[in-house]
Amino acid sequence: MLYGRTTLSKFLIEQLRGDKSAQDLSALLIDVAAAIKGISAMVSKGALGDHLGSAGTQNVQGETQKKLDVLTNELMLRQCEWGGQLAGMVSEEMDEPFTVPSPYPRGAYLLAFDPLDGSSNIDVNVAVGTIFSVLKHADRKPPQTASYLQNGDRQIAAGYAIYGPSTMLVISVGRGTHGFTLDRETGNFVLTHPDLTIPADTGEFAINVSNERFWEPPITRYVGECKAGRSGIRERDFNMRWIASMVAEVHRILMRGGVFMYPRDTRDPSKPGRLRLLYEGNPMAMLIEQAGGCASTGRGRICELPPSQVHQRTPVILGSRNEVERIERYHREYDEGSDRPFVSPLFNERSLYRPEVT
Ligand code: AFP
Repeated sequence: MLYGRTTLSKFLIEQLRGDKSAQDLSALLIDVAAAIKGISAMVSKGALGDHLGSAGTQNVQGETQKKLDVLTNELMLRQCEWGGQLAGMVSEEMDEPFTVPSPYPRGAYLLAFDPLDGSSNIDVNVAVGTIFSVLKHADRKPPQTASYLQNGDRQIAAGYAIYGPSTMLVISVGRGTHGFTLDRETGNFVLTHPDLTIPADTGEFAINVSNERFWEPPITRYVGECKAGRSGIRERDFNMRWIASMVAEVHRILMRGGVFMYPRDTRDPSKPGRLRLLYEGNPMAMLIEQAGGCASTGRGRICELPPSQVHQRTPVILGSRNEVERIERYHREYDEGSDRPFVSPLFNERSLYRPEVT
C-alpha cells in the first residue's frame, strides 16, 4: 500500500513544524539521504561494481583506505556541498575539514561523517554503514577547525544508514529516534520503525574479546561476570556478538537491546579508545539516548566530552540503560579502590612484613 505511508520528507515536515530553521535542516537531511541512496547502490553492486579492494592510500589515522572509503567520501561531499545549508564538513577519510567552495552559498550547519563505517567488512559482504552528525555554525565567517569542536549535546541531528539485506536510515532531530527503510521501487525512505525504544535490561553484550589483555579492570570484571552466566554473580546466561561494524551493532541494540563496548585500553596510551568522537561516538550516543538508552565512556556521558581535535578518539559503552549504568558503577568502584578487598598497609606489597613468595 503506497498511500498513507510516511516518507522521510513528510516526516521531517511534521517533526520540524514550527521550527524556524526547519527548512534548511530538512533540505540538508534530504541531501544526506540522497547520498546514502547512492552509497547503497554502490555497495550493493559488490564485486560487479569493481569497487572492492584497497585504494592504496591511508587516512589521517594511518588506516589503509578501501576504494569504497574514497568513493563514498567523494559522494557525500558532492551531494551535500551545493545546497546552501552547509558551511563545511569533516570526515574520517579527510585529514583536514572541507570548507564549502565559493560558487555555492555558505549555510549555517556543519556535517561530520564516516562515509563507510565497518569498511573492513566490505570484501566479505557483511553489513556496513554511514554515520553522520549535524552541528550548528552560527558564525558568518568560514568555519575553522575549532568550529567543529562542539560537544555531542550540541548536535542538531544525527543518524546512520545501514547497508544490510535492506538499506535503512535511522535519524534523530532531538525528538526520539526513528527508522526508515529504503523502498527500492519508489526510491523513498519510508518510516517503518517510529519511536525506537531500547529495553533497559538485556542479556546480550558485544565486545572484541581478542583485546582482553589490554582492558581496564572494570571491563574485565563486567565481561567476566557475563561469561560466568548462571553460575556467576549475575545468575543468568548472557549471549555475545561481535560484527566489527559499529553501525550493525548499534542497529541490533536499537532493535532488541544489548550493550556495545569499545572501551579505553592500554594498547596505545595516546589513543583513549578506537572509535572517533565527532563522527562515531557522538551521533551514535544521541541516537541511543533519544531511544531511552545510555552512552558513556565508562566515566561520564559521551555527549558531555569536550572535543579538542577533529579526529579525537573516545571509549564507547552504549546500549541498555541498566547494563551501561552497571559498567559505569564498576569504573567508579575501581577508581575509588572500593572493588578491591582491604589489605592492611603492614602487609601490602611494599611492606617489610611482606610474606616471601617461594
Ligand atoms: P573500519 O571502518 O576501519 O572497518 O572500522 C570499524 C570500526 O570503526 C567500528 O565500526 C567497529 O566497531 C570497530 O572499528 C571494529 O574494530 P576491531 O576490528 O578492532 O574489532
